Amino acid sequence: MIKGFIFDLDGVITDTAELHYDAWKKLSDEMNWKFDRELNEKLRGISRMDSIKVIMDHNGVSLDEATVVELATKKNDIYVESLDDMTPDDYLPGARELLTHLRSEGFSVALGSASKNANKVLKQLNAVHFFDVIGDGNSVSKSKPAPDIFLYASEKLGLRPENCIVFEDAEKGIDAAKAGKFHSVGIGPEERVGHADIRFETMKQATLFEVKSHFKELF
Ligand code: G16
Ligand code: MG
Repeated sequence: MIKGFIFDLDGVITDTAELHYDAWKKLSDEMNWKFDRELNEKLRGISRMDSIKVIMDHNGVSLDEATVVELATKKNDIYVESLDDMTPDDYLPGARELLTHLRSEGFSVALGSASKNANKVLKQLNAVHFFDVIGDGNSVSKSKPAPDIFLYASEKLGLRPENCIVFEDAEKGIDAAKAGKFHSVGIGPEERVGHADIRFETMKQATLFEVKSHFKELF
């Protein structure tokens, strides 16, 4: 029986990828590092510190840990400032409708995001009230593809993984859901989330009706 839903934030509820891109690009330009959209794609769903390491590896750069933390903080300051412009108009199409529907049908709902800024993003969207539990980058230490953030969310909801569906847009996010034995819905292209139990190209197609008809025996 499905009793709960766990949502990734970036790429599922709202698209902050562009804001992350701008902030990493600004830092990279200052550092004379190469950074483009293809590399930005590799950062989808992974933590801030893992992200800067991917960028440094790509540029063949190695720095001491304190400097890496300082640079990641610099990027974060740029990113957080850009969140001030986010409004309730910035849900991905279909996301608010699905959250509203799930609440009205009495499902438990949690957030399972890698971001340490998830609370700020939810506040800007006016989305805090949709969630019984908020699991974010501060809740666990091992990030996706480890299942920890989703296990944290389901445990706080008082549910077992087999009673929850995880929504994710990142390859490593689906890996994490599967590692935790959750049911999974992938949002995005086949090459990224084709390994999810079911996949929709966008959140707009991911209505409760569609989800129920795919997981028929579980409702
Ligand atoms: C999001 C983004 C990632 C980002 C991560 C950490 O994860 O997809 O690109 O690196 O958060 O963000 P922050 O620097 O704000 O802590 P998710 O899990 O919400 O997709
Ligand atoms: Mg995501």
